[in-house]
Amino acid sequence: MGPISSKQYDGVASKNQHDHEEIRTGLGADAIAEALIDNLRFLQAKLPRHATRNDWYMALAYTVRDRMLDRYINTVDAITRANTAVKGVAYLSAEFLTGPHLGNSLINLGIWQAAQDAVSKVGQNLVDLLEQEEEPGLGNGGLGRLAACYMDSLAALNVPAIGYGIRYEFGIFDQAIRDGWQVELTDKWLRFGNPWEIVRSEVTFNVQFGGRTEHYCDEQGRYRVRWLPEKVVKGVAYDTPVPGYRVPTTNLLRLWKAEATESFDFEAFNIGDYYGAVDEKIISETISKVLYPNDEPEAGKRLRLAQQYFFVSCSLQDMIRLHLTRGKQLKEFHLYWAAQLNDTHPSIAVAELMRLLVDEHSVGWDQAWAITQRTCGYTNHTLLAEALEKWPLPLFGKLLPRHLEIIYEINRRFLEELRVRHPDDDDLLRRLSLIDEAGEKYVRMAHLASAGSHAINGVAALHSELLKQTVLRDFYALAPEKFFNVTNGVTPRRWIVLSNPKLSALITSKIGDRWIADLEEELQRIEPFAADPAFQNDWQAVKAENKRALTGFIKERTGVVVDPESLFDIQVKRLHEYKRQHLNVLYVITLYNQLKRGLNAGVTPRTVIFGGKAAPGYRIAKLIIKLINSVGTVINQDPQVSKVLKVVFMPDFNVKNGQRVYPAADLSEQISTAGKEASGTGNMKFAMNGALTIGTLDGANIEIRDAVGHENFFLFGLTAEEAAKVKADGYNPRSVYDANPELREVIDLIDSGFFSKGDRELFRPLLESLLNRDDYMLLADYQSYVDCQQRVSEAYRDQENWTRMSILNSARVGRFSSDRSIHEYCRDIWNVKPIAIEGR
Ligand code: NBG
Repeated sequence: MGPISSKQYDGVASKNQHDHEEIRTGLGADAIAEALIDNLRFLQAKLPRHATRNDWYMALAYTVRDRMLDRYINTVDAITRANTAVKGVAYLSAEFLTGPHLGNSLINLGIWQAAQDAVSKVGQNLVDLLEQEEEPGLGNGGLGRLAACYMDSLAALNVPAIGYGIRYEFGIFDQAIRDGWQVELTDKWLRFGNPWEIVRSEVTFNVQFGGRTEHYCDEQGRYRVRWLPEKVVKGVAYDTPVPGYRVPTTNLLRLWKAEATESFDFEAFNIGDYYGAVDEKIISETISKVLYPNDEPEAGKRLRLAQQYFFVSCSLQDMIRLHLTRGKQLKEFHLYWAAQLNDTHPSIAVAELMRLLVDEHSVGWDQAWAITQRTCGYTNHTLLAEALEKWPLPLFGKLLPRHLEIIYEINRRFLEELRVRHPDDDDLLRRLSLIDEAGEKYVRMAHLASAGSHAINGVAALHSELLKQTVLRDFYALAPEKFFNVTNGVTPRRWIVLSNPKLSALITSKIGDRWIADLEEELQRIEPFAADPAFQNDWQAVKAENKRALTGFIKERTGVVVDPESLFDIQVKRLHEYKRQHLNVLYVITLYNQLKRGLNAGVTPRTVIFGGKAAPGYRIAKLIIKLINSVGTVINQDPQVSKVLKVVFMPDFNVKNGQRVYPAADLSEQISTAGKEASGTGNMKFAMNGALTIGTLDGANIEIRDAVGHENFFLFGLTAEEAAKVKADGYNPRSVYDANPELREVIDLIDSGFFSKGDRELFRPLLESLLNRDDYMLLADYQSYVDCQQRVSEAYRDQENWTRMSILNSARVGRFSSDRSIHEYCRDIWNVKPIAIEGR
């Protein structure tokens, strides 16, 4: 054969090119099946007949990732080619609780069916492959999951965004239950590799720690500061694509991993301390080693501040790099970037952006401050005093000496301005100061975030009001125009379409599928079917199937056999005294006592299901888990009651398990002390899936109740205002106990050792806290809760009416889609617009 002519060669190349593209980007079942084999061969190095299920999962994951990377490239291309200024969102968050990627990506790309067909072509089953995925648990609970829902909605709404955070090697611990107690196991989520990310070894930034500063004058005679750090750590970018639902936009989740800098290794090598250099490497890497569980007392503080500064510094340096690469000037930074601080965890961003602008890029202080304020927005997620971050001054100054100086300077100017406006109010100045000087001195991170942001928001209407009245009252008085409310939302893609495919199909059969992208407008169109007997039947059948599936899962994970026909009464969320899982337990024991007294004629059978992790150092929360399990053991083994009452603690509540739980619930427990739960988001997931809520007037419960109709919601308990008043008037839990025989019987039964094999000491700390302090006012709300549960039981017996209420709950909670929340952030806080991208 002669030499290949260039023409022939081009022909071959372009044919190959075509196949190649099809394999990487094709959305049909054939292309996907081919890609599976291809990826199995070239990324897993396996022949189909030797491949394990995990190999097939990996091959599918890479296949899906290819398609997302292709879209990501188009998104970036559209942004860089746009001839108008494109402003992007940087969502700064120490947590992103994404949950498993595979199912969600298939839905958003619109290739579920094609993938299912492709997978069967190669002799596998999609459900099994979905099960293979180990979820990245890079968050504690609501706050981290919210960040993930917001990333989904940003992409769905074609808003360019980067989620910036930390690539923890160990995420939130896995929970096991042994002898009724929580046991923590390390979360080795990277064990088999992570096919969803790509490492950007060239996108790295140095982050400095410790040392001291030097003040000098530059050639132009300007006052300058140089930071001489003691230590430098390198952040490396790991990118995970975030595809929008059925739109071309694909954004990025960019998480930073800490590594030792090369220069450091090199120096140590030069002085002959090879092992010392390796030690340094290990110390550097600890920064992104592990996620801190929240609600922990003191411990480990320094590393946590180091984590926060580490990811914030990498992120801001990256934003500045992108800005400059696009040929823009720093004075316009805020026109191209909106940085949202997800709670105070990233609030060091205010000082770091100032440092980067002033020290590194020679921007004048006033201009830098204007840019910083216009760029940053701050979302507060809690009013609990113990969760408001403050750093002891000595620790802060030692780790971040330059930032402490900057904070002092911000504070000096801030207080000076205040003094002009309020010359005689030293107390006001003390209250507003970024430094708490009452006793031991602290840096107040919420104050830093508030001063350095142009917008401050709470996460539900009540929470935003209380924020203005309590923790940020003085800031509100100072600048009321900075304050907003953006009620939280959750993405219907994961929390309805993926979690509850049967309900989705039923809804779509009636109103088409536009609800998935426009929940607020479209979902209400199922309301006219709420009283339609055929639709009610179908609705009930879906719920029954979901309950059967959960029944199987509970059996598998706990060994307990529950009755799928009983009322599924579910409380899943982090364990915390303010969330009052133990109030639920008090009711369960009340019901048990009633049943033992023979009051079970016409009783509504119930399965009470709990799930949630307690912070490893939170003793009372762990004791509540033990109590739930101990009560469960007694009740579930009592033949007299266990036919109509079961209590289950589902171990290891996480995103994946949440997806099994929400669709199977009849009753959603949202029973926090009014004024304590900033918003809640599980409440929204339950309601969307047709659960009715029993709840207090707290967080977003209030707005959910208004949306679904007061008659379709089980309300009990004191309001936030009433609770505050009862406290102020001298709340005495013991007198409530004395006056209520049914409550007394419950408490006394626990106290007698009945649930603890005669051990009267075990639950004493819990009972003592309830009887002597009862900070979260369980006893005050007890009777109201018990009465309300009675109404629930009665209502459940009328299945037709219950089903109607269930449908109305789903139909009317469309506004709790995170698409609505993101739309509000874009409009009110970020001033960001969607982009147009040509493409698939
Ligand atoms: C939590 C609140 C929840 C709220 C989520 C998301 C923190 C600090 N706050 O009520 O407790 O739903 O944030 O906003 O985790």
